[in-house]
Amino acid sequence: MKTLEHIPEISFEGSGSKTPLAFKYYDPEMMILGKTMREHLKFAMSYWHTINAGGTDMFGGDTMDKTFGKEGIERYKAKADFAFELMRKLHIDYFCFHDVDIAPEGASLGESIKKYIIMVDYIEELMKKFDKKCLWNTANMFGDKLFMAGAATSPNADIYAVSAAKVKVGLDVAKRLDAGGYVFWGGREGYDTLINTDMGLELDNLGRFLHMAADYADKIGFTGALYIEPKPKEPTKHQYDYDVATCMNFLRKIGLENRYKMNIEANHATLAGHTFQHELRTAVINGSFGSVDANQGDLFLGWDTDQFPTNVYDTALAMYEIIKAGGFTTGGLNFDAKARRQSNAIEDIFLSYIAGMDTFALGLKVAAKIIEDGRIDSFVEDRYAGYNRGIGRKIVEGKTDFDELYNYALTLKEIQVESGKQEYLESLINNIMFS
Ligand code: XUL
Ligand code: CO
Repeated sequence: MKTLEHIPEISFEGSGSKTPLAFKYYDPEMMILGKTMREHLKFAMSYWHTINAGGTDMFGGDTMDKTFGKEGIERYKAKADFAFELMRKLHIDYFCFHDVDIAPEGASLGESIKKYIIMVDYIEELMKKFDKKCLWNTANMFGDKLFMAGAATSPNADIYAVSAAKVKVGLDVAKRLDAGGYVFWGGREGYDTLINTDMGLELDNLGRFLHMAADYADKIGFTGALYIEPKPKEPTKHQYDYDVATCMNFLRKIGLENRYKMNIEANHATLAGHTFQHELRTAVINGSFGSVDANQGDLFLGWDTDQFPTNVYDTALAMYEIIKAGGFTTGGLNFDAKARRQSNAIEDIFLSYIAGMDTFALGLKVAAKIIEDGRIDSFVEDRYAGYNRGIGRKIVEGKTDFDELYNYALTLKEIQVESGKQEYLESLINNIMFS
């Protein structure tokens, strides 16, 4: 993989277009519910999958060459040039990266940081030149053997210190690049067996780590969001940040529920046995909705396949949640997704982003139509209308108790048990989607 000169700038051609390298639904300037598609969707390129992943799997090596025929820092500069040109051609405004994605590692932590900063300098220039923004950055604390038993939950205090150093540098970089946020995905923060694990100490240490990170962010004046990215398993058998509810419980225990928000990944939701919509709703009702890692899994496979989203039903319900939550502020839609091992041409990177962007554009349009149509929202409103009056109102306002409810219940003669109308509502969504 060397150049993308043969790839044209991708433009919107409309749903009738048969041009593979064109958007059919993503029209950046189209207005939907008072905002442009570009403002609603805030697409981001994931550096690790797009610029580094070579299609390797457990049974075979790379099927794509992303070395650019260069070594060392020159290779990473070529990768960065490629990344920004790709974002320009795809009209993607944001990108996300781990420290090790953008720079080669050195022989020591100090050397790695030096190389990292050289590349941050380089990328900062490209951001200005191409007018691109960093949605979030993070530190990879799962790839190196050092982190095999975790980072902030490592049984080894020296490794805990190395992890803190990496996050400190990451937050400095977030501040410098004016990133929208900084992500904590607990790569190996979990366990494979409890027989060798002091779970209580590991979690307390993780709590201390998240406190120190927040304190450091405040100290340097980083105003972006701090996000936790839930995931139930893989690489460890049990990850501590299992799902949104687990993360919120932990954050409340350590008193940081107002400081950290959620970066919700679709494939992680399904691995946890939840729908993507469930995880979004759980974050919204807990005041912790932040950002999204947009992808999809394969429900027949038990691992994180990180596929580009192509399921419109899922993106429609996701955008419905996001719009109703007031839309993104610091966050956006990061394609934590990669082209399949067999999709190994440069063109496939573009085709997969086009598929993902068009799928979210369609999802946005359907979600806006569901909201404008109003029948779903008013059905839900009516279903709970009993809480706006009489005893229901007293329950909601906290103005009743078990004695009163007992006496009230005994006066009831005929209780109306209303239908939930699931099938009607599902076909209504189909009707809205396809009309
Ligand atoms: C891993 C994953 C990560 C995070 C960033 O499953 O989703 O790529 O998004 O570390
Ligand atoms: Co992710």
